[in-house]
Amino acid sequence: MNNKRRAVPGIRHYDGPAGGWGALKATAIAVRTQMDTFDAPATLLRTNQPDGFDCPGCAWPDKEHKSTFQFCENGAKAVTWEATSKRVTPEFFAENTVTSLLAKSDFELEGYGRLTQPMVYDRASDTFRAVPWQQAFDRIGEILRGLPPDAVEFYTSGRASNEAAYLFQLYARELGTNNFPDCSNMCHEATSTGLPRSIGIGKGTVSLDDFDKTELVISIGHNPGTNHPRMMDTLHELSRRGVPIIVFNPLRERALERFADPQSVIEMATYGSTDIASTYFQVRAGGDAAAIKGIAKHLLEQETERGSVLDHEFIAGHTEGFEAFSADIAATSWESIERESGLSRVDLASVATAYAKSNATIITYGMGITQHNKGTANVRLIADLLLLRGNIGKSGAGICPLRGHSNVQGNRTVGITEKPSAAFLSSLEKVFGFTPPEKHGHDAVAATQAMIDGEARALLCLGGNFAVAMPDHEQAFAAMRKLDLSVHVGTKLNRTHLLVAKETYLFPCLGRTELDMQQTGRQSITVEDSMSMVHASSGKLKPASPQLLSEPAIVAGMALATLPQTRIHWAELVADYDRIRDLIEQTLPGFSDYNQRIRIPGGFRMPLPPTERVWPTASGKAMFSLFDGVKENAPGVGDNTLRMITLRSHDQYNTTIYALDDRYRGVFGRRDVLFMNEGDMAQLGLEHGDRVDISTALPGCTQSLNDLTVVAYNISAGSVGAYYPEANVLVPLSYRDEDSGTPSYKSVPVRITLRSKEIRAI
Ligand SMILES: Nc1nc2c(c(=O)[nH]1)N[C@H]1C(S)=C(S)[C@@H](COP(=O)(O)OP(=O)(O)OC[C@H]3O[C@@H](n4cnc5c(=O)[nH]c(N)nc54)[C@H](O)[C@@H]3O)O[C@H]1N2
Ligand SMILES: Nc1nc2c(c(=O)[nH]1)N[C@H]1C(S)=C(S)[C@@H](COP(=O)(O)OP(=O)(O)OC[C@H]3O[C@@H](n4cnc5c(=O)[nH]c(N)nc54)[C@H](O)[C@@H]3O)O[C@H]1N2
Ligand SMILES: [Mo]
Repeated sequence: MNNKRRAVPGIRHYDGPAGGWGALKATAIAVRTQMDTFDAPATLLRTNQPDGFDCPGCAWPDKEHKSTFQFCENGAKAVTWEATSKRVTPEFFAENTVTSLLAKSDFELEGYGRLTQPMVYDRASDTFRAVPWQQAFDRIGEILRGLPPDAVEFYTSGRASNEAAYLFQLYARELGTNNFPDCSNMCHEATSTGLPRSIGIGKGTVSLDDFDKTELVISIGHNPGTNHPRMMDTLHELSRRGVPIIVFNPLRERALERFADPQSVIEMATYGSTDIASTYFQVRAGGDAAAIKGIAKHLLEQETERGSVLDHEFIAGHTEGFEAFSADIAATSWESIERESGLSRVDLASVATAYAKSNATIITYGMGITQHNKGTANVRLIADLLLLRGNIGKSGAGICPLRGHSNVQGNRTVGITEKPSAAFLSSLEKVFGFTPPEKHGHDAVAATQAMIDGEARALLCLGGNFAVAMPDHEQAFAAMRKLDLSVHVGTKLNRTHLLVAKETYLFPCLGRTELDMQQTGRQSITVEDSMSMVHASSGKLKPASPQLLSEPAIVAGMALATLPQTRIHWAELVADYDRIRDLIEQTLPGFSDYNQRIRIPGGFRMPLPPTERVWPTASGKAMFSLFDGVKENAPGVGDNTLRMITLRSHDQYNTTIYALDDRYRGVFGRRDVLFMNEGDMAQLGLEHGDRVDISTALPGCTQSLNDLTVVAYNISAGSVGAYYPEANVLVPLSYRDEDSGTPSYKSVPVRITLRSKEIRAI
């Protein structure tokens, strides 16, 4: 970065590697500000241990889940944030009206600490007041019985355990609806939609062992230093072994450039670090499809010239659609590929050459691929590239979507879906004796639209911060307030809880770190990680309050009060979670001997037929896809528009803001910034530190976000970056991937206007 640039408060260039001593220091601060320092070390040491709890941070797996403690800064933040000694009590609520709390930042709201008692909103005093659990359940049951089932939305955030999520879907389906908006709809839905079409299953195919054997990793659109920090160990090791790691990302993310492993005595002692990416390509936001088509084009050209580039035996024996795919690639011009990707033909050819040389390649990807209006098509192009050289169902190779929440994949597996399969519905009917609804329900966008239109009357949230995570706050917030009923099961207060409906309940639940005692004793829950490993997790900490209930107990309490004729023995299921797992085993494939197998350290892997080169697609083959053109749909954006990427900071877990720094990007104590490319700034007459307003440059859109400070940044031309969730106001609800419904959070056309040349003081 340019040293002569004027000083801007809170913006300092960060030169160090990711990880290292900075990570240890940040962990110490997290412990000091949240926890009783005496308890913290023991708690952190139990994370991801065989008899401990699964880290609520991310879904990256652990080697056999029985390794020694793996240090992870952001895992430590997630744990200390939940195990905090701060409490939100009924007295706190009595002293703070909902209107006054709404004026607080998201950071402040969650920062007040753990919820301690069930609460109900009291309109007369504009406060929440304590309510006994049973009274709350009864009232909720009464309201829900008076509504058509399809007027109720059941939202799940991906932290819920398999057991809680399974009971939640059972409750909804016995009531009579498939309305399951969930966080996955905003996240990897493009994977869940695209991969089944390509390889027959909506999950990744690699395991950690494959990383031990791989010869090349291509990392597209994810930021592991912040979001999957335990993956950095794997990348660090690969880099040290000399395995090339090719990165596609519009931003220079420090952890993908250089990383100091806090477990490495030598790197820590010498302030050393390891280069991670062997090559870093700053693709334009939304330019990945063009880039991948370019790589494929060079491969196909090489095949014509010298042969032996493609795996013909694999293509012939295992795939369909190759001819049409290669014809489309041949018809795609280099000129359009270069223009849309922002990368040169020479660069893309070099990736193709590395790919052609590797006998086993893994492609990892995240939100930079899925959160686009052609997200599903993007995912399928990645699969196409792998299919060309037989890189699925081969040791050391495969596709690796980096999942979000620690159990988002498990939630899906156990039935949280608005489009249930006929087989699942018929086994529910057989086992429980009620007829579940067949009609497809709402995903997150459809649920929000139904709330806006007044068709949805009630929203039950199993965790999360639904309205804040969704696009278009203006509409989503207003829609929350129009409901007859909202119920939130959560650990901490957030803005969605405060967007009160006619009646609103706040239910505090046990977190993953806490001891879950039921009638038959201490309970474990289970989760499925990004690599389809299912394992048990059991908390040990004393619950934040004696009034907390577990998620399964809260769901069962509501179900019993709602469904007087219920066929399900809810109380027995809550008494012993083994019984819930028995039902999961009876109604879903892949869970045989569930209770036995989770008692083995490390758990078990869900079936992944593509790893055996069995393709559960309609044709029985892996399917090549056709990506229409080289770019996303960007209707009528006009001149001078840029593509906005919404980003997570390093001190953030989705809508949870741990602190106001984003150390690796050089931002401290603030979040009101816009990362810009210097060429774009010059073109618009902007300087580092200028204050600007941003508006959505799509037809019919009037949203704007005012007063951000421009930060000159190493980001690809044509792309700008702003923080999520603040920038969600700029994302229209309708601007999404038509195939999967995933909002296009990473490519919003925006226009930027100068507000003032003065430098903002903080
Ligand atoms: N500490 C922490 N851990 C988390 C989370 C968290 O918020 N904090 N969130 C969890 C969840 S729910 C999820 S889904 C995952 C998210 O993990 P990621 O998938 O890493 O998600 P993002 O932080 O949104 O980052 C996306 C990356 O993609 C890049 N990018 C943006 N647009 C494009 C594009 O068009 N092309 C390419 N190639 N790259 C692009 C951005 O520069 C950024 O580096 O992490 C999980 N883990
Ligand atoms: N602009 C933009 N928007 C995005 C994204 C983006 O990249 N850009 N990313 C999207 C993605 S990938 C996702 S996954 C969604 C996230 O959307 P959500 O999953 O809805 O949001 P979170 O911020 O993870 O939810 C935080 C809340 O979860 C509750 N919580 C924490 N732990 C527990 C627990 O153990 N049990 C229960 N019941 N509650 C708990 C707390 O009350 C906390 O306030 O946001 C999406 N929105
Ligand atoms: Mo996510």
